[in-house]
Amino acid sequence: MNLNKSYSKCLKPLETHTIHCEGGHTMKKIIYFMSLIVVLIVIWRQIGETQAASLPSSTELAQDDFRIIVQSVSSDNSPMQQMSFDIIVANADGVPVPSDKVQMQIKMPKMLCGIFPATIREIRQGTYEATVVPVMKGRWEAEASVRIGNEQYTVRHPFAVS
Ligand SMILES: [Cu+2]
Repeated sequence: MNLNKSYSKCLKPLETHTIHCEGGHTMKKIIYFMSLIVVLIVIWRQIGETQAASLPSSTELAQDDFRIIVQSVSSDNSPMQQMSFDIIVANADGVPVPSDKVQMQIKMPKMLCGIFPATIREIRQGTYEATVVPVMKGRWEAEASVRIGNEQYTVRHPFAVS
């Protein structure tokens, strides 16, 4: 019955017909398009969360006779909260090795929100605590560089802020 009503509307003079039917059609297109975007955002966020959950809590580099480990130690990984990481420098036998210089910076790969240097503090021989504040949610990468003698070692440790 309703169908008949709108159908008869469409049989009105040409102008009315065009406005009524085309307008309805465009609206449908917009609603369809918007729900498509919502669905895509939901899927994209779930993929992001799955990837974040599968990120390792520590990353290790074994090079020359050294092992350098960067590990996430914070339980709170919300944006604008201080996060800390341990940078552990040892030899192949696990004996701590003091580094001549330890630095760390964080950034979001493929984003332009910036590169943020961490504050480094030696908490015991061969173990350095890096603290930094990630500014937004998402996937980040910490890049730690450790100098031992004349050699420079770089470890890239991915982590998530959610
Ligand atoms: Cu960003």
